[in-house]
Amino acid sequence: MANNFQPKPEHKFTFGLWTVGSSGRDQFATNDPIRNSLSPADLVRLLGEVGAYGVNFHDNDLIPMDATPAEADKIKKEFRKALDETGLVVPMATTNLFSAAIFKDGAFTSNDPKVRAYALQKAMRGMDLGAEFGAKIYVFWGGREGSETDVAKSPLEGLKHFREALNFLGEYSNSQGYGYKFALEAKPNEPRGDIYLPTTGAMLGFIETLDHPEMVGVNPELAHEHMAGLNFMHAVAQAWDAGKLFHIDLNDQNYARFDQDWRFGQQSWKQSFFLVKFLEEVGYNGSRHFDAHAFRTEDYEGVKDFARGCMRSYLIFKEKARLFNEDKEIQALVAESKAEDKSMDKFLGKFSAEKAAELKAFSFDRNAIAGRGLKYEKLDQMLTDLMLGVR
Ligand code: DIG
Ligand code: MN
Ligand code: MN
Repeated sequence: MANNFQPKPEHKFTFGLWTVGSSGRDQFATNDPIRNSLSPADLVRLLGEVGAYGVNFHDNDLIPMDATPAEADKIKKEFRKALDETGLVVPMATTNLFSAAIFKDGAFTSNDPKVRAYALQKAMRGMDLGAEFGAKIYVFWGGREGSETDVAKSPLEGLKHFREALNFLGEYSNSQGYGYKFALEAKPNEPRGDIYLPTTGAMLGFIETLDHPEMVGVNPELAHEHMAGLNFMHAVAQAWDAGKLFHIDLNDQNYARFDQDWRFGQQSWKQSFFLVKFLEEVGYNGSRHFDAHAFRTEDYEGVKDFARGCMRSYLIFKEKARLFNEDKEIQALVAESKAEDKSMDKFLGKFSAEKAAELKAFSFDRNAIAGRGLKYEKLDQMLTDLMLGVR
């Protein structure tokens, strides 16, 4: 069956309003946007045109900070109309706790209790807005939660304040009956010199210190783990193993760069292939959210190319993973490298005193074991051939 890599609702591809709505402005061109801004309703229609399943938003992507109640109602009505027209859903919402100057030294972890209280208020209102449109995942990215110098800000205080905020907001969600699952998103730095809880692994440890860890998971982002020099699929696998992969931000990135938020599949083919292969093999059923922006060089036709490219690349990697798993020669080599060896079953698995005693007395031929070739070179080249279309 010819696979034309067309997105379908079952693929659960989503984009944030801030992604396809990015003006192309970057930190070096603060007053010179490349693309005029589109309304949330028009962005929903753009996403409907390219075949997305859903749209996510920060509170202020939808409702500007200083909108009057009448303006807010008008925007929400038009947004709702566009959702109805296109059939798009809103799986995730989040709060912008990083753009406004008041957050210059953090939101939940600010040294100023007024800022911490204001951030709680803003987050509650953001949760209200997300619930209004049916969001069930609430993301927390602490873009300003960190420091440039630790001279007057304690990471211990930061963790305590962040924990207090999440405990408070978890109780708020329960009190409102919103049924949110919180997804914590890690990033090592930018816009702060260092951001607290810099990696998905750090977030997983932190979640266990919360009052309601069962309602809190992670939202790993490819670019952010790459900024930390880490293997994204390994981070995602640990989150999955812990039952905490509540959401995922897909994009792309060169290693050792600032957060480039490039189109998914643009740069890191192999890492993206292994990531998609993992998600599909374990049966991840959440959104495939593309937290990325089109190049600054693009007009809105280019933005549509960007959005189509994110989804097309995902589907190509998914097809390549199917071919890899169905390739008899490859699978024979994979099985060989795993060296199914039932003779060790009596030693492995759960502890018993007998097992320990027998194992301690067992003698291994270390040289023979060490001398076995694992054929990873041949296997990896077969993957390269497959990815480059010569297999
Ligand atoms: C940046 O990677 C962050 C913000 O865009 C947003 O809060 C979160 C949700 O995707 N990702
Ligand atoms: Mn990012
Ligand atoms: Mn993100």
